[in-house]
Amino acid sequence: MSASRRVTHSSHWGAFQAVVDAGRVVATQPFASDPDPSPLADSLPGAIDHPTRIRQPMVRAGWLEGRARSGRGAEPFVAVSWERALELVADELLRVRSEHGNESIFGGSYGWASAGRLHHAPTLLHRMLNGFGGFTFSVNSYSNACGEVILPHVIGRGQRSTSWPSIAEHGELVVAFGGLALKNSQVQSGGCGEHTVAAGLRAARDAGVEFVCITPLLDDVADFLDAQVLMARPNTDVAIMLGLAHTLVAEGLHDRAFLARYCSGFEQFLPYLTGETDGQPKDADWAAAVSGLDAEAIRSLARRMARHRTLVACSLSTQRQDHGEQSYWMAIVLAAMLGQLGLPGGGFGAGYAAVNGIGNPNLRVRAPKLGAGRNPVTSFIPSSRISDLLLEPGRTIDYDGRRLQFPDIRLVYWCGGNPFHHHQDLNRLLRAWQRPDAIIVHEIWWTASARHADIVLPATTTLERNDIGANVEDRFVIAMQQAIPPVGDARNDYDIMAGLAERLGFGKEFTEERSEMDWLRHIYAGTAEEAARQGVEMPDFDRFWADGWFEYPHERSATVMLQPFRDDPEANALRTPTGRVEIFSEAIGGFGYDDCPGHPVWQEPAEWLGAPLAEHFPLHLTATQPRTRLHGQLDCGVASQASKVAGREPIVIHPADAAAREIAEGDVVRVFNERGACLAGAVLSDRIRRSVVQLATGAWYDPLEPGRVGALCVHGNPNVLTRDVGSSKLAQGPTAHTALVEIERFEGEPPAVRVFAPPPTS
Ligand SMILES: Nc1nc2c(c(=O)[nH]1)N[C@H]1C(S)=C(S)[C@@H](COP(=O)(O)OP(=O)(O)OC[C@H]3O[C@@H](n4cnc5c(=O)[nH]c(N)nc54)[C@H](O)[C@@H]3O)O[C@H]1N2
Ligand SMILES: Nc1nc2c(c(=O)[nH]1)N[C@H]1C(S)=C(S)[C@@H](COP(=O)(O)OP(=O)(O)OC[C@H]3O[C@@H](n4cnc5c(=O)[nH]c(N)nc54)[C@H](O)[C@@H]3O)O[C@H]1N2
Ligand SMILES: [Mo]
Repeated sequence: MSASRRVTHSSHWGAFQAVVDAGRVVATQPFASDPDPSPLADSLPGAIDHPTRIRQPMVRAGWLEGRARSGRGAEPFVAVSWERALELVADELLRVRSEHGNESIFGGSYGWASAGRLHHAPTLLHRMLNGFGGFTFSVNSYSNACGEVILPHVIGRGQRSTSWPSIAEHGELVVAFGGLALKNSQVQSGGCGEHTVAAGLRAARDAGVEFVCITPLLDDVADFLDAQVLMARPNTDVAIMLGLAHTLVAEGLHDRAFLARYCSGFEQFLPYLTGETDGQPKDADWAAAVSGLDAEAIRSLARRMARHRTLVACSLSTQRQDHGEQSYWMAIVLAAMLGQLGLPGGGFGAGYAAVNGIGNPNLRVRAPKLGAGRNPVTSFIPSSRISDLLLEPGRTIDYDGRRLQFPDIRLVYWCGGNPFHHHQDLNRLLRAWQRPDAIIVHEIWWTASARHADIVLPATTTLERNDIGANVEDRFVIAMQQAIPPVGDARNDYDIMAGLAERLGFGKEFTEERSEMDWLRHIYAGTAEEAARQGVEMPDFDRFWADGWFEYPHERSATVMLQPFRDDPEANALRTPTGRVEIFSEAIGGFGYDDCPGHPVWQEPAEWLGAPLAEHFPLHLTATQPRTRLHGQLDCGVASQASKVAGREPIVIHPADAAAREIAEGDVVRVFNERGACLAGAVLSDRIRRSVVQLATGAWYDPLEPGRVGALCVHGNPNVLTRDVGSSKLAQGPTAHTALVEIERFEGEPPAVRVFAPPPTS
């Protein structure tokens, strides 16, 4: 009998201990300091040696034979040696660079990869491609693209959210657009040592803070909050906020002094609000008709907000939609009209509960990543414009006051992300994917992106290497200790990139002649320096590594967003053109965008329950983040697998909507619109608004006829249904939460889910 051993490790869903027995990870145990560990860690042991692990370098048969572009996703793979695989990649990089230039290499490689600072896959790719002369890159996230672009215009860059203790101590009312879904706060990019959101919310509630949540899903609201839930039509938050704002003005409840002193442009916004400019007062009756809420509920909420210390919170989902720029902008205007920006426990906040970090009362110590180097190529896309880029070389698009021209991409290199998970309208992506000469992917598992690549290089999981886990929002630095040797022939991305750099003639520049442990010491030293600047002494590296973690103290006093500005708006002017909160933005107004004018507005989303299209597709699809996994990661793990219904991804349907379609609990249903169709397993629940269905993201895309555009996904990936159009000319953000669908019972024997077995090889 072998003795089991434990190592400390971390992941995007938290730190944990891995129990290792005879070279296998047999279990995980919660990190001792975590008050609320995530069950997602339980999925790791089974996933590590799951049959879908990629164990050898693989090349698609048609590409290996004659570099054929056709056949992606459909043809078998051929196993090759590492030597051969690296030679193929290096040769193709050299060919594309000499024939088309560095600009024709797309290395944006958006994705969450794993938590460690050293083995951060996209950064490693960027470092390698920069050494090679650069690449076309991508900016902004799928998470918060509209927020990342609009907030700097309105309140300036880098505003930190008000922390939980401030909300508990001073807050009285939290109005949360998009709810406060604890399912989402399991996750923190870069990992975390303690999950604090449930405790933060509980403390606020215990202190008497009241909650109002606007969301189509009751499960977005913890029972202990005793919240009032307003189940509005999806994508109508801005109309509701306008209705609230109008009520404030109509009843003389808005704070004129605050607006005059701290904001610019209220006078341009007001005539729009009252309807003077377009004949439509944005009053509570109008907002009620748009949102499906009761007008009196909107009016009384506005009065309540004016009476109390109120935080206007937006989930990230409120901006991952058509005209997504407007929700944060209008929420800030509303908080400004209440006169509460910069007050403890009040004002505006984005992303509470969307990830674990927001609101944490922590000292902020930044852990350096491995540097990516400098990219001499200047062409880029907003990350979610990937299909546009591949389909339309030469096209120009607007983006935040600039004109971007798409280069002609010949080689796509993805490392640490899964576009066939994260992108919208997968059938369109599949068409776009046929255009490049070569697609190279590093993956751990046979995800859809790996299955649609030409060259697939097998990467290790985080448990097969040493790393450091840290996030500026978290109080812990975690020693991520290697638990097991690499599975099969898998290699660390670092070693793969170093091997390529070596072949391409800049090996030493890439590695700086450091080993893995040298790099970790280097990263740790940078972290310790930063901590020292903030008055915290960290032990030496060996001590840290032996202990397994280091814990920072709590922040010294609660953070309040915009408080310094409120205290002294001249000395602490905002980093906006006027130095104030921009209710009207001359800059944005000056861009002349029809879909994003100079102040917040309600514009009808392309698809919503009030659209004519709802006659044909009468259900609003909310493709939320999954409770049982991280995006597509761990879909093969126990937590995700246990949630499947009839082997498919569960879709939540209101019993009345189900009855109208003769759908019963557990039925396999077909979900469809003009873009595509998938199967899913019916879950009937009255905890969802009528005419809304929830199908979480992340079920591995499993087309009935692999490689065929329009094939039915038999497993339930909602991105065959979502729309691939940017939010507006301003942010060009993804609009995944804007989609209408119809569902029907699937008759006959449903086709088997095959995606949890490896693809064919020859
Ligand atoms: N419909 C819809 N779509 C959405 C969203 C939505 O709300 N609705 N949300 C969007 C959002 S907010 C996001 S952030 C994206 C997320 O999209 P992604 O970040 O692309 O999703 P992940 O599944 O986390 O993909 C990471 C991939 O990296 C791989 N990986 C992990 N560690 C390593 C490593 O060390 N090396 C290598 N080479 N690979 C590794 C994993 O196996 C996984 O396949 O999805 C977006 N898509
Ligand atoms: N377990 C788990 N947690 C995660 C992730 C994961 O994959 N798994 N992903 C992480 C990532 S990358 C991100 S960016 C965050 C995302 O955080 P969010 O964007 O906040 O997450 P979502 O689940 O997309 O949406 C939250 C809720 O908003 C509601 N909603 C949808 N559309 C609308 C709308 O138009 N109006 C209103 N008022 N409500 C709406 C839905 O009911 C949904 O449950 O989550 C993070 N947390
Ligand atoms: Mo995200």
